[in-house]
Amino acid sequence: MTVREVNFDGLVGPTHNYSGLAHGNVASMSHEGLVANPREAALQGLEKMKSLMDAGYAQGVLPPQQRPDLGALRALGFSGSDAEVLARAAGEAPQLLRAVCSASSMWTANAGTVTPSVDAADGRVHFTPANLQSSFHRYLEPATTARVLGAIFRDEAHFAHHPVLPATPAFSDEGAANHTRLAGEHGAPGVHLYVYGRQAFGGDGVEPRRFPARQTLEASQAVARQHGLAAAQTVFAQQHPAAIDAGVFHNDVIAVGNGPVLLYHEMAFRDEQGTLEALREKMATPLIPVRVPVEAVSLDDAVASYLFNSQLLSNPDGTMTLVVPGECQEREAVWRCLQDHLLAGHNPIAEVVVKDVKQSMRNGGGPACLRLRVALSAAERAALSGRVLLDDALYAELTAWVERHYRDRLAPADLADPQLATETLTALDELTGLLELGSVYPFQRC
Ligand code: SUG
Repeated sequence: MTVREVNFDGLVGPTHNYSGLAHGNVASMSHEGLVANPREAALQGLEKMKSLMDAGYAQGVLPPQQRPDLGALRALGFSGSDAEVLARAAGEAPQLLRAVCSASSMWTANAGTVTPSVDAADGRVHFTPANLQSSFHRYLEPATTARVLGAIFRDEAHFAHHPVLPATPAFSDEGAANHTRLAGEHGAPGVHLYVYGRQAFGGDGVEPRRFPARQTLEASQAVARQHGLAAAQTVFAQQHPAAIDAGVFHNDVIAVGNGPVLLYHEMAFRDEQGTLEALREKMATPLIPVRVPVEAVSLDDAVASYLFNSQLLSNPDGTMTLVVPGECQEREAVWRCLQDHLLAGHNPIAEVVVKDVKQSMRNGGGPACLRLRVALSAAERAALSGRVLLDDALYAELTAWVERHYRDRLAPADLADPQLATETLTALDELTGLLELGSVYPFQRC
């Protein structure tokens, strides 16, 4: 197994809170105002990483971003000392203060899109940070994301970085959450399934009506073009508008693929058969579709449980493990589907592992949202910069770091506290030392 999938999980930042910022994301909308526990959130994430590492999967970590983003507030006209900027924003525009405090970079499935070297004409791993332009709080991420990815995947002989797409609605890009690579195994050539919610130019106007479609066809096509993928390597499929309107704001809330397996809900794609046929036609190996019908799991149950936001992981014996959020146990139909349909079915899924990531889930981020998959050869893994591959020592240090710096209670009203900003900068400065990343944050660069 020289090519391995490395899951780079986002470390939850110290300002994790419930501000209800994500329109169309049912969990975020319904948990607005709740008191968050950033320490528990970060520890839940670390525990997931550690248990997957202990089970033999390759695990990486990506740092959180600098929040509150005081630079963004200054760009919007707030001036004075840091404390004055925070106080003015809290008084005059609390919604902006909440946005610049979001810890949303934890969901690294939205950090960018990655193409492994085996599929790229130049034999390098390709990265495009997602512009995340569909919401203000996430639009703030790509500049630092690009620096972090650039710092870790620094070696130009192995890694190629592309510019963020134009941050305008026509090129709305949410990264790997809408991208699935299907292949016989991680080291074999793959077919890239890009799922979009709407077409910016032309199209037939069949789009969601209630909630926004976050990914455009044009954005997905541009990423594929940047990465040098040929038509024979790509499939572009429209998400079912009814799914988006039910709260499926990314494809990874309704489908997950790994190797030749595509686990998906009947309502994932506008043209289910056409999507499967296109994949079959282009894949070098037989596609294994695992379809969950509406009768087994309703759209509402899929959204509430995040069944499809599970991590589907390959095991050396050819079986796969599905890492599901704890919420799947709370929905009877979902739990039954896991036992009777998925585990007992004729497919490689042989094990279900339940993980508690409730703090993240309340903002609409399940196990799969928390990780960016990067398939890397042994030489590429050896070429990584920084100390970002998890081992026991790093896990222990990160856990201690969280326990030293994170609060266990954060309400939206606490975001104006200048002390929170100071605590966060101290923590992040220490973290970049721990991860050996150099100066990736704005406060370290001025
Ligand atoms: O973009 N939530 C994120 C959740 C992203 C989940 N990622 C994937 N499905 N891959 C979003 O909607 C909520 C933040 C808040 O409400 O404060 C938020 O941004």
